[in-house]
Amino acid sequence: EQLQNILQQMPKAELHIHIEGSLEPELIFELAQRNGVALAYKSVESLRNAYAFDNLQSFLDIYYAGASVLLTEQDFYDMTAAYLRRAALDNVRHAEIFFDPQTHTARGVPMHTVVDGIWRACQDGPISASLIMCFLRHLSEDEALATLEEALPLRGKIIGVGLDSSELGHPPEKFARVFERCRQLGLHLVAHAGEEGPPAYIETALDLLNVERIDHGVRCLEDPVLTKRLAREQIALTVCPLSNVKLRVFDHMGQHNLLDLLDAGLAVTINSDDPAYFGGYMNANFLAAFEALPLGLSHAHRLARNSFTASFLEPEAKRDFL
Ligand code: ES4
Ligand code: ZN
Repeated sequence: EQLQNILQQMPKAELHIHIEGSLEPELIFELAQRNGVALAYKSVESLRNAYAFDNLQSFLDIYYAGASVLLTEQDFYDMTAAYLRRAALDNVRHAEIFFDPQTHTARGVPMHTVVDGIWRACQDGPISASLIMCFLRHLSEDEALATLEEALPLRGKIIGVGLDSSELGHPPEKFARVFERCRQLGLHLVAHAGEEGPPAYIETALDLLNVERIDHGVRCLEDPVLTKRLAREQIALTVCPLSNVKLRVFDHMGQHNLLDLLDAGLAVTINSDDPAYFGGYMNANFLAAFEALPLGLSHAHRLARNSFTASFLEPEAKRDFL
């Protein structure tokens, strides 16, 4: 129908996409073969069948195993080029792409191999794209600081830093020093918070890390004072509907609080998170949410507009999209 066409055709920005989470099982097998890497699954189907998750950690275990096939600059290029082609089909016009360097440097892949491969695909890609380097929060702050040092020669290819991986037990304040260093370097700052973790993690991400956006943030509604602050300051939340259902943050899409977040006046955006693992890219996320919830045309326009407003595009580039 009409609303579906509008959702598909309206220009959007994607602000929450882990590039390693865009690796489709077919490409995982192709890269494993190309690189002589052994996989624990004997076919594309058996790997895809393993994509049933109880929580964030059960997903992360499979996600890090999938990323183990990435060895060369060409591998990172091919993965990123495939994502950008797919995003363009959904009328994503700009993407701010997360990558997890520690997942690769821990296996002996050099930092420049990772960044140059992803970055070169962005230069060649069909849409505008920039890179956000994420620190793994289950590792130490000293390891994050060492990762930042390694990335300094590549500073010009990175617009910001983020914080991802296992949230519970790893509060934002664990990374206060490294985020302060990044702020001094003029990097944009974001962090995953309030996905599985409590609203207090959203608050400390804002006050102790000085982040500009919150990734997920859906648990903010448990704290009315925090909700009012997020609305007043128009802190963007990069919400990922299919991810939230697959990782059991909500039991099904009809239970998702997306409409409540919008009704609270929050700067909500829709994103795909790890599209190869969670059952769909940008438009699948819009369609699933709009099918399950009483959302209409005005919500669609607001979500698309928010995605550009909350982006780290330069003001002139932003104006062209708005
Ligand atoms: C992630 Cl959904 C999610 N949450 C935290 N860390 C992640 N890394 C990749 N996807
Ligand atoms: Zn994420």
